[in-house]
Amino acid sequence: MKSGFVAILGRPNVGKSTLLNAILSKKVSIVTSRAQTTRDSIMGIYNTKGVQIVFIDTPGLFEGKSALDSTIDKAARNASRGVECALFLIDCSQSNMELEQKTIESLKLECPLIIVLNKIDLVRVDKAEEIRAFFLEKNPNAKIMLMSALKNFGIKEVKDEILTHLPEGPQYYPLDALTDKDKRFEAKEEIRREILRFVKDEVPHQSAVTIERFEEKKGNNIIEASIYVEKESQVAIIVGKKGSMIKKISMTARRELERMWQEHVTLEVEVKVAKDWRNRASKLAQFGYSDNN
Ligand SMILES: Nc1nc2c(ncn2[C@@H]2O[C@H](COP(=O)(O)OP(=O)(O)OP(=O)(O)O)[C@@H](O)[C@H]2O)c(=O)[nH]1
Ligand SMILES: [Mg+2]
Repeated sequence: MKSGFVAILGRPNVGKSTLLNAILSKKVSIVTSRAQTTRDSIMGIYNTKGVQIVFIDTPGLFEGKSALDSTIDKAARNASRGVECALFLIDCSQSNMELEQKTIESLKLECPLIIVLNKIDLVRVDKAEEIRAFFLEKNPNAKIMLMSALKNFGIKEVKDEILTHLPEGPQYYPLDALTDKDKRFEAKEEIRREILRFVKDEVPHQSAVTIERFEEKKGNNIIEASIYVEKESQVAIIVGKKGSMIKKISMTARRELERMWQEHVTLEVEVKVAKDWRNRASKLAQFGYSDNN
């Protein structure tokens, strides 16, 4: 069979996780309209006749100030090592082409590169062609492709291009495996997604979620989770007036988990403070964002 690993790289909010979910026809990685949604490298396993592609969705590459930011950025860069080929996604509707090009160069990729101009549903054809010409000139060895992960345009062509780079190889994962992550991870990510959707400003980026208890009992999933914020003042924001915000977050997350798993979920969420956690190694490790992640 043909098989191998493919990294999905790019700056924040360009549509990496949307692409992974579209390829798998399943929500494996959370998507929101906000930058820095993904914080972990997430594997998504695509199987088709005689082919297994293990995609690695990565956090958006960016130069943040906190220890969390650099840990996450390092993890994303690490995902580009040892893969058969790398996709570098660009949001054509936003792109600062020089910055994108600098980011590509900073990766020092040793594998074939496919530059994917995503969100082409948002730009005019001549603009897309101008962007294509820019990247073609700077990256003569790369393949440049146009896509809309959201509108399912150009995804098949990207998959076909990946196939040309896959060697003969083993089946790395069972055919029914979809991701390397478990339900505990899905629960944590779902709660993070609701925080990103409902809570304004920077608070979501300064929050972490941990699953304190996860028990499966007769078709019911009993979950106790904590949301950690950096400051006392942020607790009130997450809790909301008379607890309205935390209720909305936990109710929406519970419903979505029930939809995904087709099982009952009981979810309890508490809000706690971990002062300056994004700069403390012990807290990063506790919340699952350590360097060897
Ligand atoms: N119009 C349009 N929107 C898109 C497309 N692909 C993704 N989006 C939207 O872009 C936003 C970000 O998508 P994500 O998939 O979370 O982006 P990401 O690159 O994984 O972001 P990070 O995890 O923050 O690095 C979401 O609102 C998506 O719906 C596209 O092809 N067209
Ligand atoms: Mg993402």
